[in-house]
Amino acid sequence: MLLIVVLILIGSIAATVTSVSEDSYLLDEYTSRTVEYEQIYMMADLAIEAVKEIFKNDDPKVDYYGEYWSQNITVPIENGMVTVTIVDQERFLNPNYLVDSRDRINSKYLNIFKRLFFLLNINESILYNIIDWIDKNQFSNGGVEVYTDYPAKNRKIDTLEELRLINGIDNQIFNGTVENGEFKPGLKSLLSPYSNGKVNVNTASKWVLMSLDQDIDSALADAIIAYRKNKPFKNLNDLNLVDGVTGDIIHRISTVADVKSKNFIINMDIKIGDRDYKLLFLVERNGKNINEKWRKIY
Ligand SMILES: [Ca+2]
Ligand SMILES: [Ca+2]
Repeated sequence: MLLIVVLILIGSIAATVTSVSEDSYLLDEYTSRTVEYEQIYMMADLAIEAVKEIFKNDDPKVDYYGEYWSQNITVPIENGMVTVTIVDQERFLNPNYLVDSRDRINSKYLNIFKRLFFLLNINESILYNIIDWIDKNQFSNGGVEVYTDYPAKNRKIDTLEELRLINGIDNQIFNGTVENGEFKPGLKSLLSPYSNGKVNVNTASKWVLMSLDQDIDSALADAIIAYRKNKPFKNLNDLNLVDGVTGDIIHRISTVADVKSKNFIINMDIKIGDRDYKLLFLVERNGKNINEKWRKIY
């Protein structure tokens, strides 16, 4: 309930924003926007406090849909609306893990991404372009290392949008597409550079689950998702309870999967009058504590 209280507070700040911008006909657009930004930063501080409270009451050993943090909250405010969404990043695959700390290809992740690209009908050569973009060395591992308009990064990616700079990643691959009447999601809804590399089987999408192991086919991924809807997995061995999941599968995915999440993006959409603001936070959970890694305002 604390979140509601905080959101009402946020609402009262937003109301101030509205009255400031309505009364300040002498201020030009720039000044009123600056005032709004200040107010929005105040909302951001309140929102982070609310998020900390939510996670104080959450069991960090298991995370699944239906827990308080996973529910979108929309609060009407005077002349607008605030919507808060929290997305765990361990539901996604992290492309940075394709390259290990010794700058070599991580074969486990390579196989996971090969399966993902096969499922999405993306040419495997693009996978090697991603590897060469990320790895520190400047010799090709089968992909493109040399770009004409800008240098390859040769470091881990910081934002998903960066993927668009990599050779071969076009709009369709990034945003998704419809093929033969079937929707194929884009990389932007399957990957995250903020995940700790251990996919949460309680929150991962069907595509990500299928990528985890050669023996998780479409039917088995559906069975996993159907099972967790009623009963979240408390540990990886619980996957045994799903018809078709073998001990071998659990053993193979044990180093790349888990039942909990560590990193969360908090998304706040703030609508005031005809203006839209977006606040993004990345937070990392350590036990009962939440550490803010960064925030961005759009
Ligand atoms: Ca939890
Ligand atoms: Ca490289």
